[in-house]
Amino acid sequence: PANDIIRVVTEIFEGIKINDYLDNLALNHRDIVTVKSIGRSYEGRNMKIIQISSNPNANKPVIFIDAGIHAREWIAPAMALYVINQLVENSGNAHLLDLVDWHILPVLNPDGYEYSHTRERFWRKTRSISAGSCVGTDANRNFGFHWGEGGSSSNACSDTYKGPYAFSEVEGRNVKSYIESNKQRIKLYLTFHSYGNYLLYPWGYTSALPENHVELQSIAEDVNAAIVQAGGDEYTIGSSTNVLYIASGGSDDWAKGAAGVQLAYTIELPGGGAQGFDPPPSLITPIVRETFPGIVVYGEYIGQK
Ligand code: ING
Ligand code: ZN
Repeated sequence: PANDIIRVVTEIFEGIKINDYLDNLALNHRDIVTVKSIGRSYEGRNMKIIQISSNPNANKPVIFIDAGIHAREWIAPAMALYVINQLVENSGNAHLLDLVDWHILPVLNPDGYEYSHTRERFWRKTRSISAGSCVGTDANRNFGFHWGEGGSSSNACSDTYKGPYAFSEVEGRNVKSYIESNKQRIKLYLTFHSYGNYLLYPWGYTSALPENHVELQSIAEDVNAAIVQAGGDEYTIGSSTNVLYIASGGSDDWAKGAAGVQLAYTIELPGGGAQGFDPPPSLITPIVRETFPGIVVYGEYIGQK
């Protein structure tokens, strides 16, 4: 319902307690919602994941979605919360739960997210303290597949600092453990970022294409078509290295290359505001509304596969 949409996305911008929203959904929709913690962040915040499922069974495919790996990309957690809101609270989407279970982690980097709300709006990294004077690691250069290769920095003060070693960041380790323990069922990995309207698939560490690139490209074209149909702007589609830039240690490369999730995408949501990372509240609702039909396409594809 329209009021829910506006409530969810605007409350985020007023510093909604996102974990409270998830817990309330679990209380009010016991039949389809389970909320779990996948561990704690560096500063001790609980990393809650929501599992949305009607008729759970051990063989159902799972779509895993995370958002907020980069602190300043606020539209990403907003999008994840909107997907959660639509799957749980809009009965018109019930068919999306019949054949697929959805596991959604709306804030992968809660320490950075909080810091970007209270201290430094355009903070990107985690808040871990390593040797030297600079704080934080780029959690999307810290995953352990071709870690430390092209497009990641050894300088702890850089925004793309790869960290002292692969999976030095506890937030990434928590995601790794969760995906590894569910990897037989996870058929699609999506990670929300901003900005720029890109549907990116692996690899980020090399310009070589994965063996299933034709399938990855064609699904993304259908996703883009659904978003454009809903009034959204066109997305650029391709492998990260080829259409954006080389970057090693990304979560999608790890999900595909190490965990074996064959379908993995980084979704760069639309930009807005002065810096691109800061669309005003008036833009959030249209962005999440226009993008959701693309997520529906993913759900239907995995359900029918
Ligand atoms: N962009 C992503 C980044 O981490 C990316 C793009 C993702 C590149 C995955 C390679 C692999 O730089 C943003 N906006 O963070
Ligand atoms: Zn990002």
